[in-house]
Amino acid sequence: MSWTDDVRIIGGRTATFTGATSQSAGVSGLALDTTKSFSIAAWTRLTDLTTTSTLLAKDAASGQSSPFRLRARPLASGGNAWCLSMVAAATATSGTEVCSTVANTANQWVHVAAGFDRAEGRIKVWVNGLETSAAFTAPITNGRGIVVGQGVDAVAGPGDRLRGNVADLQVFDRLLVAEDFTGHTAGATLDGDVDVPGILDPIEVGWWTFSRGFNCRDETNQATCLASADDPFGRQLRTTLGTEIKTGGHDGRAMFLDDLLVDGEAPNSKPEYGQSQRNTGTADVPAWAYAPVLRTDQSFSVSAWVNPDDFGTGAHTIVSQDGPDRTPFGLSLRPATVAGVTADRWTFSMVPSSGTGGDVVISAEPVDYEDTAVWTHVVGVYDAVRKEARLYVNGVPEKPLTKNFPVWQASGPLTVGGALFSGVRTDRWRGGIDDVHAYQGALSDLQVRDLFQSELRIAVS
Ligand SMILES: [Ca+2]
Ligand SMILES: [Ca+2]
Repeated sequence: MSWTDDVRIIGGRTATFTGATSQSAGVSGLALDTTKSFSIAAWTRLTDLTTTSTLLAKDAASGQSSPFRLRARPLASGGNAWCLSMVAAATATSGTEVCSTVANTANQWVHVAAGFDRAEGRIKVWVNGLETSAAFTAPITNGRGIVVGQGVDAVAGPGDRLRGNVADLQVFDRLLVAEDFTGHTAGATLDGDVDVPGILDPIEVGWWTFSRGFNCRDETNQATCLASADDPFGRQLRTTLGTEIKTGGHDGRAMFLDDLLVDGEAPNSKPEYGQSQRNTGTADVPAWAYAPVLRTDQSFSVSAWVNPDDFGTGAHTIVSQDGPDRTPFGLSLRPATVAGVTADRWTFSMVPSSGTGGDVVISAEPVDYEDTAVWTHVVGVYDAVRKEARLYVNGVPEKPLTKNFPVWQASGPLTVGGALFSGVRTDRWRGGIDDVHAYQGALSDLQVRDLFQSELRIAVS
């Protein structure tokens, strides 16, 4: 087993398994009693669907089988799925198995869980929270620990080694329930109820409130041309000449982009935008370098509050992330036609890495020119599991697009206030941008509504 950077989230390390004989990782001191209810869970990404990959198993002595094995394997009916098998005798080479109805896709992160329900006498497997179960009433156990990356067979010995990545491994001495996956939302009423996060919740990887940032008067003075992030990753947005971060906006301070130098003194011939950087030095001697925020080839979400100043002049992008030639997605305001009516509308676009074309989710309602003092909450979601691109305006979902998007990883910085096409900065934003969030994972309809309502409350309080 080795550790790999930036596979699941940018700035994180993930365990990588190659199928090698020496790779398994034991969890010592965790001699789970598998005759009682238990559950196991992890995020995982398979790199090879042609062989059997064991994610987790209980270890077993020579000549005995693992009491349980959670593994992905090619099915006789075609495809590849996650399966839990449990044996009824230590020397048995096969047992009772339940396989998920969700087909696996190579190189895609999914959440996999499995468990034994003693009360009901069932074994269960969940993929992204979707449950499949089968009857099983004769579990065995042993004094061994949990093993990551391989299972043990009474005859064949240790094998079926994992080819892929593992993150956020969890073991429970109880059965998982639906709310473990989805979490629990207290809602808007103040009745003492609290939000409880779920296992499947997206991870916030970037957040800019613009409470800590400066007007960029001189690009050579890096200490002023920036906005610090409010998330735990310690990144910043490096801003270009003329970009202002000042009072006003959705909740006190925001980023403002136009065609003037700071304080409206003179025309600015350069585009105004901000791009993510990470500190490659130390806290005392920082060395800031442009770096991405999102894995754009996995599920992600981006959100912002915006106040546009520029209408009827083409596309204006709020958030994107640079590839070498172009951005793989854009959350934008642009002219688009719905039911024969062409007008400026909110859009979330998914762009292939080369060639022309792409897919755009478009807001049904045009942007209201009369209400230009009003800030609007816009969210774009790429959901790799449901193969959906989704757009939300003020917490309300637009009709999603469903297809196999040709996603790709953009290795450049997150860009706030523009996009890139054919290597050229394009689709400049003019107006205000505030409270930019980036998440690894797909926000649900409910989570977007909660985000909108919670930030709306901040704005009015
Ligand atoms: Ca703000
Ligand atoms: Ca300006």
